[in-house]
Amino acid sequence: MSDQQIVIKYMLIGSNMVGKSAFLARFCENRYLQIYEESKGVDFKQKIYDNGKCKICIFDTPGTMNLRYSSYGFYKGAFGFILIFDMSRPQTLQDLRDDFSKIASQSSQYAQLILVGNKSDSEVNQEYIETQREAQKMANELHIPYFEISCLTGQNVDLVIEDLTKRVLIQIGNGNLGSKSGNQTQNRQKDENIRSENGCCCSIF
Ligand SMILES: Nc1nc2c(ncn2[C@@H]2O[C@H](COP(=O)(O)OP(=O)(O)OP(=O)(O)O)[C@@H](O)[C@H]2O)c(=O)[nH]1
Ligand SMILES: [Mg+2]
Repeated sequence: MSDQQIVIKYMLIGSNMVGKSAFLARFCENRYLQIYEESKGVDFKQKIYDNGKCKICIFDTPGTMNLRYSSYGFYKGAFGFILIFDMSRPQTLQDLRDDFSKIASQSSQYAQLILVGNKSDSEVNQEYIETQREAQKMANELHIPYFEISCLTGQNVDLVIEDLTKRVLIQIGNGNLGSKSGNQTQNRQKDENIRSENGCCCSIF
């Protein structure tokens, strides 16, 4: 059975203190990471998923600008990217535009993306509502799903992985991601088809 286990690699991307490490702890260990400790390099945890059919490996990255170089080398091998911002800090949503461009140029064209607003437990004020609206707009522009989560309460955390994994498994099934994936240049026409059928995740702003 373990021979057939599919290993799926995801990366958590976003600014300082948006909750990337908290996501990792919540999804993999079902615990809340209350005390903030700045991530200084790439860390990863894994979880057996879907009754053992998949092993999900999630790479946590530093949000601090001058530490980010440590994560770029992992982009190429990632099957999916979880783009996280803090719903109580609108700038962290805008910061993701740069991350998106970096991902588009460095990752597999078949990698799947998801936009995630964390700390949905925050106070719902005018700024929060405006950030929600902006996030939905950005997700529509990029043709990627948008979820609101709370690592504190656990709300929707599993749904993020469920949605991403569903799309990634389709790409693996098509031979576009994983060990069977072919040369990206040769697959360019396939990519165009994906863009028009499902909406693509990797067009530049
Ligand atoms: N209220 C609230 N706080 C959260 C939530 N998720 C994380 N936090 C808090 O936000 C702070 C930062 O969380 P981290 O997960 O360490 O942030 P990070 O994105 O890994 O930050 P860097 O490692 O610096 O890039 C911590 O104090 C967490 O407890 C949440 O859903 N709600
Ligand atoms: Mg961290």
